[in-house]
Amino acid sequence: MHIHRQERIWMTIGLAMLVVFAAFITTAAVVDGFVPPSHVQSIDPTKVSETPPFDKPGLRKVANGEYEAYYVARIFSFTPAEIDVPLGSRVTFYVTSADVEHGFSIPETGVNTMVTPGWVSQVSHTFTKPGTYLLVCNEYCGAGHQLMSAKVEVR
Ligand SMILES: [Cu+2]
Repeated sequence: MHIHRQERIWMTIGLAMLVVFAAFITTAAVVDGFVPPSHVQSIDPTKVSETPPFDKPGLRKVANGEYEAYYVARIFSFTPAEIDVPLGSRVTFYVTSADVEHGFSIPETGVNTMVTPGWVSQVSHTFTKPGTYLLVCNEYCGAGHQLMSAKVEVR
């Protein structure tokens, strides 16, 4: 079978791009530790405010430098609206929605997950830079979507 020279060049370029993209994904997963947010824990979305630990959302210390943060997303706010995290701490965020699909994103940290009613999203981050981090909803959830935010204070 004869393959035209230009066709061979474009096949090589296409194959090289696949190899480069696979290398980026592998590097992000292995070196940077990016993983898809877990969607393994379920919750009744109509009973979020009665279901522990989401009946009392907030930050819990689990060990030195280890925290768990439980968040409830609902139109158009996050509860808690603000948490204080000691510098250098690793925080695992557990987020659920009491109504519609929301987003949960802290720009420049890699914290970014969808929040689907009926499920608990989980994502972790170690805060190594002090400052006020803005936590935003990045899934359009209704007329007040742009107002939906919270703060993570790291000091
Ligand atoms: Cu939204």
